[in-house]
Amino acid sequence: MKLMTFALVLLAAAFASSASIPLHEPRGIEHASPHGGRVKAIPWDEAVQIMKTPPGGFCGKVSSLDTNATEAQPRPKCANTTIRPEWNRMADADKLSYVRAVKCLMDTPPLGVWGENATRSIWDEVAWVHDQLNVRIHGVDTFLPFHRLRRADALVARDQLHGPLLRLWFFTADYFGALPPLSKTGDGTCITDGAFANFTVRSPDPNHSSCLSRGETKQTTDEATTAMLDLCHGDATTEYTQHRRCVEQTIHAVMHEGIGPTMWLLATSPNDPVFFLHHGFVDWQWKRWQDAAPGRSMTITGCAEYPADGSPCIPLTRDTVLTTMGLIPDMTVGDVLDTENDVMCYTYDEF
Ligand SMILES: *[C@@H]1O[C@H](CO)[C@@H](O)[C@H](O)[C@H]1NC(C)=O
Ligand SMILES: *[C@@H]1O[C@H](CO)[C@@H](O)[C@H](O)[C@H]1NC(C)=O
Ligand SMILES: *[C@@H]1O[C@H](CO)[C@@H](O)[C@H](O)[C@H]1NC(C)=O
Ligand SMILES: *[C@@H]1O[C@H](CO)[C@@H](O)[C@H](O)[C@H]1NC(C)=O
Ligand SMILES: *[C@@H]1O[C@H](CO)[C@@H](O)[C@H](O)[C@H]1NC(C)=O
Ligand SMILES: [Cu+2]
Repeated sequence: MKLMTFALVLLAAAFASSASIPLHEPRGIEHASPHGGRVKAIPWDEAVQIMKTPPGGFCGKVSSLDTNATEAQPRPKCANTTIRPEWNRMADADKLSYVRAVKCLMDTPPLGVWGENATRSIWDEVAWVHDQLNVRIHGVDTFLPFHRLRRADALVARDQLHGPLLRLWFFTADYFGALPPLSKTGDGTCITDGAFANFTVRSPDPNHSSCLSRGETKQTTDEATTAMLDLCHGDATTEYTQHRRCVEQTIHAVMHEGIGPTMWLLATSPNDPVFFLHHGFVDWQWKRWQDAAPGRSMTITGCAEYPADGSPCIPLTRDTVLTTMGLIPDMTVGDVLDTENDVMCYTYDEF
């Protein structure tokens, strides 16, 4: 009860202060000051509350949700849909080619989107773009469509590889290196084994330019449970916004937060190769939710942006543009909504 009251107070506070704070959600993740954002999960009771809150309850002053979305024409289906596998079921040879493709991105000269000489590689740029987009892609309903783009996957796919997913509670040190516990002083450990041993992070904030580091907080990673997945999956009446908030702020956040410094900072998280496997898992959850009821792969609702002046949010629609600042061509939400359309062409393996 206490926790619940706390959550409601936060909700009220968030709406009351929305005139001064462009960011909007009561307990966001990955926001705060530029480059300082750290991923924070919400407690179970708050997630339950999210799943109970009626549609529209979060966006408060949204004027025109669900704008003609249902009238939009779906894209044609893909003729040759690929299956994205679960990491632990992949053959060693396939795991190895995925790792090689990631290392290749780490060695591929930058496209220049982060300015001249700022980076060594496309890999650095992927992390930089994710950080630059900050509140446009976190704590808003754009979160799931944007991360579905999963830029590194799109780039990896140039090598004909398709992004796998990994439930990080099955973290595996083969290839990815160790997952040591967080030190008593709250520090991570530089990863010196696995395929990415001694990889250094290059961040716009020099304070975050350091080794690829991890440090598990078991108490946090243990919060990710099947019950949590089921809660966010919801029942037939669940709205997209509820699903998105629940997934983003529970399972998604728990693993970022629980795995340690590189993963818990907004500025650096995509530097850890497990980021993309984790987001594969997040995307799988959305896909599963979409498949649970007709129309969910065609329509979208919610908020793309909360203006700083507190005016109604800008709705997320099929036409909302998803940009990667030039890494890959811009796409729209409508392009990525259905993973089995002619643009995305993938589905997930059963597991
Ligand atoms: C929705 O469709 C109606 C009828 O076609 C049109 O008048 C209206 O402008 C559309 N609204 C939006 C937001 O596109
Ligand atoms: C389907 O895609 C796979 C993998 O890209 C390719 O090997 C295969 O030839 C394709 N099949 C058809 C019928 O296009
Ligand atoms: C980038 O590096 C090159 C070669 O060292 C140098 O000539 C150029 O001035 C640098 N550009 C910037 C913007 O620092
Ligand atoms: C990584 O750094 C550690 C400590 O400096 C060193 O012992 C190890 O050989 C390095 N590993 C690789 C693959 O460079
Ligand atoms: C880096 O850390 C120092 C010391 O904590 C701080 O004064 C400085 O503002 C930080 N730099 C950035 C860009 O946040
Ligand atoms: Cu993100």
